[in-house]
Amino acid sequence: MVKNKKMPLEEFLEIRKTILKSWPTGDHPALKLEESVKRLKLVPNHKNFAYKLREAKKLGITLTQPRAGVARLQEHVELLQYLETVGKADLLPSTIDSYTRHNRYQNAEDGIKESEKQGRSLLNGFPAVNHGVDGCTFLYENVNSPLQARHGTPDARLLSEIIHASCWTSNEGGGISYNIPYAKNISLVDTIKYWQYVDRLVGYYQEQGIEINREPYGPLTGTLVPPCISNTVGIIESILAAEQGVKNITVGYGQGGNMVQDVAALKALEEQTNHYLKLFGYEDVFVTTVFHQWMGGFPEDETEALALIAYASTVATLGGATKMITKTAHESFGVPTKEANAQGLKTSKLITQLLKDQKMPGSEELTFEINQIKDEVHCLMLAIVEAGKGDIAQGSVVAFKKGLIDIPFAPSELNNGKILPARDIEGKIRILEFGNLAFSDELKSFHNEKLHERAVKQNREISFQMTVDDIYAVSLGSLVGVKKD
Ligand code: 8ZB
Repeated sequence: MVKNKKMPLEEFLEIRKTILKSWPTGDHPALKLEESVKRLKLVPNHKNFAYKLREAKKLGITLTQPRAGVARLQEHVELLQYLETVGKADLLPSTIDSYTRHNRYQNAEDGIKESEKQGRSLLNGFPAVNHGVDGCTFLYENVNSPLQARHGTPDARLLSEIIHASCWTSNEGGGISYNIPYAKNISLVDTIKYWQYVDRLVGYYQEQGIEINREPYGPLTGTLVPPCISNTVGIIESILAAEQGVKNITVGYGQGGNMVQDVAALKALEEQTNHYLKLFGYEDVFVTTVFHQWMGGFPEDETEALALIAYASTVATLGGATKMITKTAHESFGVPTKEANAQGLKTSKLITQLLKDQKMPGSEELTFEINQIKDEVHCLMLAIVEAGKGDIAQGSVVAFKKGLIDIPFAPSELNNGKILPARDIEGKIRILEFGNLAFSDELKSFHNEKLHERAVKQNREISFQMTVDDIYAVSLGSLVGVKKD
């Protein structure tokens, strides 16, 4: 059983003792809360993630942020310095390696040693726990922009302790979004509790007057995710975070591909996050949005990849996202070089600058899609609240079990995995198979109609083949999949 209830300080401090003992770097004088509070209070505004987001929101601009992480500290510092000087990144990440994400710190340690021997990174990210508060603080001191951990960790308690104590002022993830799309069989009750701890830590700092940003992971599986699904998860994780005392939240959305639907999804996400936070009694949470450039398969051709990146940047800016996570022309090959990473950033930044004074004009179509997404999210939220008899933490666990909410293509066995998305003829993501999704009949008929329209225009049947064709379409150069003869 898990409840959406603020963790009492004594309970938090008790668990904390065990967490800090789980790896030697957790035993560091800088991890005494009085000490970390002192250091965090000295973080200047321009290096505070939460502050920089507030400023960007005020100015109505879209900030750029890459993904980046390598095994060795010195190389990682140089990489981030390069991305902020040459790539002009506004916000910095540290993408955490897979061993750390699975709490396999000994493997990460071996990976660092081997990387040192070979003189290149053998890990797919920065092993922040192994580098500890000393390494993570060294990084913080050697860059000029705010730092965030970006990962995919079901149990990120020690990682979160170390990064925040090192003055990194943002953390990505959540009990649902870092479980269902990432793990095969880890209890949702457990991961919600782990992330309540992570949020409680941020809540603790907030009580000391230190604002730290939290970002639920928006794109989920990154593959044809209907906006209502990712928006609902983002809203739930925002409520769970707010209960633990988090006051600065960035909700995320991964580019779907149809410009109007994407802008509608961003608007609906921001408005409904604010709406539900207030409805559940959290009055003073500052909400911003992040747009993720295309998370599906990329074209192999680097010029085509850059075109897709520029398109994504256009939608993010016209849609008014506060920040955007950038991709690179190396996307279809693997971890990018620093040059390719900076190139993606610069491509994106130029677009945000060119378009900064323009917004997507209102239209009937835009209003319709915003309302459509809101109705769908409302339906799902209602089902979750009912499933939990008023408690959304418990409701989420039950709703996933019953398939009332269902994430397409997720590896988790806790997910029903019955829902199938497909694009309509304009490329908007709709739902072809609902499984047990808590949709009203009216909502279902709308999706059916839209897919019927496509079937007629493309002279094909509504079937799983549509979904398959759509998964590959963008990397092959079109948005809506076409029937192969
Ligand atoms: C779920 C996120 C996947 C994206 C990128 C992948 C992909 C992963 C790193 C990285 C730069 C890294 N990614 N690890 N990008 N440096 N260490 O995250 O390429 O786009």
